[in-house]
Amino acid sequence: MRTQDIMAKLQAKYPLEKEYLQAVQEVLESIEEVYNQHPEFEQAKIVERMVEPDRIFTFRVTWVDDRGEVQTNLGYRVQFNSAIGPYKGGLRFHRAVTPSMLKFLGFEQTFKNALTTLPMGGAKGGSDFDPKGKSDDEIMRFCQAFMLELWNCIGPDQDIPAGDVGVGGREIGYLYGMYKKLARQYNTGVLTGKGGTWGGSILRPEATGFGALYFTHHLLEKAGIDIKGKKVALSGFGNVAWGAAIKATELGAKVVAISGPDGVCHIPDGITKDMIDYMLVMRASNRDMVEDMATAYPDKAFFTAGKKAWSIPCDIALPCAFQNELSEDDAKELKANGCFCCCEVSNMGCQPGAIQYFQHNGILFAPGKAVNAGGVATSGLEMTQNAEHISWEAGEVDAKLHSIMKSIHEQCVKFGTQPDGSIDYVKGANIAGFMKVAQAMLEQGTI
Ligand code: 2IT
Repeated sequence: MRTQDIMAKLQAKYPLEKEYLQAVQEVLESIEEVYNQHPEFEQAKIVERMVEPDRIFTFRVTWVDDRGEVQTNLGYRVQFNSAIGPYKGGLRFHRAVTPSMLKFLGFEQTFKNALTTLPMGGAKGGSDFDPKGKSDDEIMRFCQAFMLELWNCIGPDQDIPAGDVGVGGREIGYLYGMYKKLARQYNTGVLTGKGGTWGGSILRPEATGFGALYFTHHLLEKAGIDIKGKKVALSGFGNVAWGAAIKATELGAKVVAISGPDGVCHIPDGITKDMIDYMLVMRASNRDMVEDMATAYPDKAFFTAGKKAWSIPCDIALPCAFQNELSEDDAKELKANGCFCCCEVSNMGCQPGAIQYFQHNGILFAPGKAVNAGGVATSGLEMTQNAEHISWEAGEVDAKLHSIMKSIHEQCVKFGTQPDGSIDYVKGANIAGFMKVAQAMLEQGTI
């Protein structure tokens, strides 16, 4: 297989699907060499099959806003790959959601889930619904209308959605309420990220951020660096950034920046526990403005409009918001300000030019599918608890999450160590995830 040939075909077929093409290109480039050592993969056309989702559901979601006006959005579920387990992946509610975005996310999810060591296939879904400025009632009505279409396509052994950007515990609650009413079954295992009193795993809200910091810790340790006292810049202030801020602080690092679509808050003395709690208030307000932190803590947080987190000097950069949020110019600014490590917590948070710049300029870099896999891994742990009708204590979940992140780091080292001894975490994560899915597809025949 030649990456160029496959990409040329996909570009001709899906010329407008930029994010999807970007995600596929990155994986194919990483795996090409290993793939070509396996003629059985080539014969079974594994790559050609793997880059296409198994199926995509598209549906209209109609709901009524607070003024009584009828609103129509589009909803999707991309069931990407079920070679190693039932479809699993989040739902994203964001005005910019397109099939291309969900295809890239579902593709990434397939390899990420393979890295977790748990039996989960890849999927993603969502809607172009924009939660910004919506009331709680509007969010509920939208979630109910969305589930009215989706419920038939999902199930605990079939496809298990969860949260993503714009979908947190509140939305999962509304979605589950409607699912239960339609299915007439208390199938808790059909969604993950549920509330703690009705089947949700303890630590699932924190898991993506906690897992990312466990991974970062192992990566730094391998490079002989102590995370204690290091300055961390985070982008975003949602669920993922919140969990990352808690664990980074707990490990002795200092979170000096958080950001939003409106700009960045510089926090020179490091974020405090109160401020971390306030991130949840900001998320629940649906205002989508990080400036609110500076308004609430005027002596501690200083807001600059229109700037990114990467403009604040730091040692470690953790993109926690959205794809392509860190450009090559941002990477250069980070380096000029002394940053030596970037662990991608958002899915495909760094543009290809930024990754290349990091890799060629001695900055440690690890990709989202490895760094952020703790979220979906803990979803997998939630599914296990649901299937057993039990719930584990925090210590048990945390220990399992930590050991999964350690194993993901080890897989990256195993498949990503280069002849000169350096570790290419992008290659490592892609090859490790790919080999597992490819082998399973091969063994299950031509389907
Ligand atoms: O990108 C992700 O891994 C998630 N949004 C979490 C998916 C999940 O099923 O928990």
